[in-house]
Amino acid sequence: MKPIKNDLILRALRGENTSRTPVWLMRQAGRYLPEYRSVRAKAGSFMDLCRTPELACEVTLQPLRRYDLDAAIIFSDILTVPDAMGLGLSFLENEGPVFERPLRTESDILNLHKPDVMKDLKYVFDAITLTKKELDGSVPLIGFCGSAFTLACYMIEGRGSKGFPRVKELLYSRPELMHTLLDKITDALIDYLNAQIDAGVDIIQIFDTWGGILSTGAFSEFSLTYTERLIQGLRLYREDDTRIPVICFTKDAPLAWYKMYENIGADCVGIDWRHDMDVVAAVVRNIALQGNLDPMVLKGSDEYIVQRVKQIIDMAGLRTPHIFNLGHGMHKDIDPDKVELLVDTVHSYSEERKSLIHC
Ligand code: 1CP
Repeated sequence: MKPIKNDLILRALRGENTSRTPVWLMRQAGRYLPEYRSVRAKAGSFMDLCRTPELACEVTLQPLRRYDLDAAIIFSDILTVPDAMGLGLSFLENEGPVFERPLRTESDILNLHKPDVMKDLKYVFDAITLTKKELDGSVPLIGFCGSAFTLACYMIEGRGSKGFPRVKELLYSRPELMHTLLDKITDALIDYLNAQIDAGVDIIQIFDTWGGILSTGAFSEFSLTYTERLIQGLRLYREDDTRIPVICFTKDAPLAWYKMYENIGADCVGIDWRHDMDVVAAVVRNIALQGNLDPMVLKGSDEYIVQRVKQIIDMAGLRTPHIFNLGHGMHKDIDPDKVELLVDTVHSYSEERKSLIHC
């Protein structure tokens, strides 16, 4: 593997000190960028964009041309895996993702198609290979997937939902069937992430967007256990012994859950925007922290954005390695200039602050 020139994020993930706080943003590619909207229109549908490696590569690189970001994240979606398991994914305009064949019966779950990821998801690995070539070692490339639980939510409900009532019904009425489903999804995710690693990603992020709808006991049993099994199934060491670090993000997680991530093989935990970073940093002491600006702060004045960014850097402190990010994904109607202000403030303020501490 070619060495990475800007390896700030990799060093933070190894627990090392960095000269400035590295930054990338969840959903840094997407509809808030006019150049994304133009490629998206050219592609026709969202899935056509994901399935065309040249276009997926292009939109992955777009935010890096505008901003001084410390990582790229491959453009795709967490729902490509259930699609490869035969559920038939489409994205309806202004409605979000919808599955043609959601899981409605026991036999739907028992007969779920085991995907041949190398064939069914080849377009993702081709996009990774191409993007690695284009990045030419400038910054690390992040690969990703959804957690087994979050994917199960969409597969059972058939689309996004507020409280995922069908999922909770299955989980409490037929827990063994839910476990069967989660097992099958985890097997597919292990193959999928290992193939992303083989294609060249430098970091993995696991998005558990819906884990936060569960009680602590149910979260541990139905989400975290499977994320742990997923991480254990990954080939995280390259031939030269470098480790591909794993970041876990759970939306709406209460504070106590972050501590649990220290024990499942994760290198970093992504913090929801609701938490104060100083409180989290006092509790999570053995792995790096990522986050956690409220994405809607980018609707505020320049002064307010700068103030909030500085506050998060101060609260994260210097003891715990910190990667700056949003506390959930970017909204689609954010002004791109505000994003530039965010990224530049993270770099200039953290550099200034760290140089003061070191002299
Ligand atoms: O028409 C469009 O352009 C669709 C908007 C869009 C985009 C830009 C969707 C549909 N997906 C994406 C890309 C995407 N999705 C990325 C790209 C890389 C980057 O970060 O730049 C990533 C990492 C995701 C992951 C994803 N997809 C998550 C987990 C993260 C999160 O936001 O919590 C989830 C839940 C999805 C499902 C999904 N895909 C798209 C939408 C609108 C949704 C959410 C549906 C819902 O509200 O339940």
